[in-house]
Amino acid sequence: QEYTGIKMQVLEWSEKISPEIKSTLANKQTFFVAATLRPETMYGQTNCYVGPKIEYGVFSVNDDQVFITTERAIRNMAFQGVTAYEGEVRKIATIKGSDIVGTSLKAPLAVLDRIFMLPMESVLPTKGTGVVTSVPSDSPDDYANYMELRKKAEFYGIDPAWVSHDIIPVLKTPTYGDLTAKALCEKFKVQSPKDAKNLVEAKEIAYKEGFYGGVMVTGEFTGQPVQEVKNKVRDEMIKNGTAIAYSEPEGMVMSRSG
Ligand code: ZZB
Repeated sequence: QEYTGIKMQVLEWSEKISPEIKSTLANKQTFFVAATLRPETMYGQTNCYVGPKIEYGVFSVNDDQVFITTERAIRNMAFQGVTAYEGEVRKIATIKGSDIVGTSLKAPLAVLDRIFMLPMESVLPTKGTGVVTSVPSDSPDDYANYMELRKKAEFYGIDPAWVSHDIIPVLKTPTYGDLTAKALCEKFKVQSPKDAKNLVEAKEIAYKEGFYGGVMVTGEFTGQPVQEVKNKVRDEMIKNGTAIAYSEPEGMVMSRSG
């Protein structure tokens, strides 16, 4: 699986992160790296997800930059020329997903200038980087979880301000309009993020519709078909240093659809 690793820069840490870690990272550029198959949707990021029970590593990747991913992901990256230390993992600290929630980020290409880390139970530690950037306009999982967090902010220990953004249209599809994930969650009667079976179906259609029928409605490629834009956005981000190429060895890929 060939992912684009989106570099989401930490602006301000949540209160739960220790002062020691904060001071260690004070002079570094620190990025959560989110693995995506949909780089063209990055305009519509409203937040980023971590698994609350997942352990993340804080890793030095060169003189100035620090990445936060699962240990498994950084190990793969160390063999893919992403880090300056070939084959070597340099860990600074370990942090728990639940402690990351509330951290603010600068997400490349996003229309919003600041987004927040939020919890999502369905994030798999065995796939991608364990960090999932959220585009509720086009990802049914992201949409269902965003709505759940909005409904039950207090239960999830979240400041309602972190889930107060409108969903941002990124592309339009002939059948589902410019909020494809919302339309599909409604069509398949997805009630919550736990509705795994319906979400798998919704996701499959969202991928196909978005890729084959999607036309951009936001950003510099507005009016162009997703099929032509996808790699342009990816290449541009990699070139300007806001993303990295990350591939997952076959056999390690695990998805909820099996
Ligand atoms: C942004 C985005 C926008 C995504 C979209 C999808 C969609 P897949 O489809 O199962 O092969 N993802 C990445 N890592 C994880 C993880 N560890 N646990 C759970 N979800 C993860 O997986 C690829 C997509 O699943 C990735 O692309 C990421 O969400 C999420 F509009 O990034 B995506 C119709 C989907 N639309």
